[in-house]
Amino acid sequence: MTQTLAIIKPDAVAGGKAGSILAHVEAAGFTVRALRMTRLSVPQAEAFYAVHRGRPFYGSLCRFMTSGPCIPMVLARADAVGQLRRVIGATDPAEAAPGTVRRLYAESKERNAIHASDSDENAEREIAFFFSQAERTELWE
Ligand code: 3AN
Repeated sequence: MTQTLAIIKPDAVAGGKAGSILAHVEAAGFTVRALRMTRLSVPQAEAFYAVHRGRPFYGSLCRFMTSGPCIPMVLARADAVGQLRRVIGATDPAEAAPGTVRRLYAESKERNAIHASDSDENAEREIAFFFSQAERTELWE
C-alpha cells in the first residue's frame, strides 16, 4: 500500500459532484485514510501551489482554490500516485481520456474538479500539509 493526496476542488464541491467523485475513486480500488471539508485561506493556497508561483495562472488558481470549500483526502492503494493520476486524467478535461474523473466532472483546465499528487515525494509533503499523523487511519489499524 502507498498513499497519495487528493483534493476535490471547489468547482466540484459547489456543483454537487463530491459524492460521485468519491464513489469513483473508491470503485477504482482506493481506500480513504483521512478526509475533511475545509476552505483554504489565500496564504494556504499560495503555499500549497508555491511550485507554480510565477506561472501566468498562479493568481487565478489561488483565487479559485479559495472560492469555496474543498475536500482534501488521503487515498491508499498499490501505486497510489500513479494509479490516481490515471483515474483523474489530463489537466485539461478536453484532453482527459473518456471515463476519467476530469473528463466526467471538470469544467475547464483551471476548474478541473480534482487535484492529485504527482510524485511520492510530493504526496508525502501534501499529506502533511493537510493532515496530522493522528488524523491518518493507518495508525488505527
Ligand atoms: P495537474 O493538476 O494535472 O497536476 P498542474 O500541477 O500542472 O496540473 O497544475 C496545477 C493546477 O493548476 C491544475 N490542477 C489546474 O487547476 C491549474 N492549471 C494548470 N495549468 C493551467 C492553465 N494552463 N490554465 C489555468 N489553470 C491551470
